[in-house]
Amino acid sequence: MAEAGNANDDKTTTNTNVAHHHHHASSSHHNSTHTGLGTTTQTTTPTSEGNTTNPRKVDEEYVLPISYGSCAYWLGKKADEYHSHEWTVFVRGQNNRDLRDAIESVTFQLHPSFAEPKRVLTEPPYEVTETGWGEFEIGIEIRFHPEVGEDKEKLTANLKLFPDADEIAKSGPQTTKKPLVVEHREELIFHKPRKTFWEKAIKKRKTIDEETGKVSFAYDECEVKSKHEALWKQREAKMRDDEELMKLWCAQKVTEERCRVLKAQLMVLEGQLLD
Ligand code: SLL
Repeated sequence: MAEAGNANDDKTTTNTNVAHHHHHASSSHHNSTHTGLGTTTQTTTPTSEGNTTNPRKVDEEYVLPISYGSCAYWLGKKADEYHSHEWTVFVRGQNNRDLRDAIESVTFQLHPSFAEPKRVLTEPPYEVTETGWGEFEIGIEIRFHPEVGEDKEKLTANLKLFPDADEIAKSGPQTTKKPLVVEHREELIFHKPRKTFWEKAIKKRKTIDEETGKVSFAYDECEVKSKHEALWKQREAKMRDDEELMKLWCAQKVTEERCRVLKAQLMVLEGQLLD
């Protein structure tokens, strides 16, 4: 039987129920021996395996690819001292995968300078949009449905508002239209998922490639789209309209000016003719 490890070539295997693979260098979870909780060790598993109401599928593994991070826009001439940027912190499924099967809630812990810094989302889009002036670390806690059999997963997103010197060198200075995006991709691996969860949500999605033995999980796309992305698309379109209007307006001014000059010249010529 193929292991889920084949589903992602670079995954590390641990002995825990939920493992995760970071594609980001600053991972602190890598190879750690915790379950979804982050602090519970492997020693808790035998007891939970003995859970007769919701036993585990010992020979199975489920891989849930997620993406999380931040996206920040400079507010340009709308910026003030305390609100130079609008930013969004998000958790979503890779390829817009619907995460509702597994996720009960996502909590974002913001800097205490924000009103009600603990933001809990029980529905997608799992995102918080704010305006502010400073960068800080955002705590992310993903809670799973009880039937999943894992408690929670903790991540952090370093909110980034200002491009580094090398980023500026590469793609130019910050503009109001170009967001600064930091995105981490991670695979949450549920070792020995709970039987009910397996039967209800995962079994039907599992496919094994005959030739390679590669295990993958089909998914539903989440129909709920990011609110902030839609908002910024609107704004970008509006900014483009503004620019177009500005160009038209300028062109009109130039034309008017040109008309005035031509009229004046015409009057001079007419005067000369009369002489
Ligand atoms: C810094 N350690 O000193 C960070 C803290 C906090 C940012 C950044 C609040 C905005 C508002 C805000 O942006 N806080 O007051 O609405 O750079």
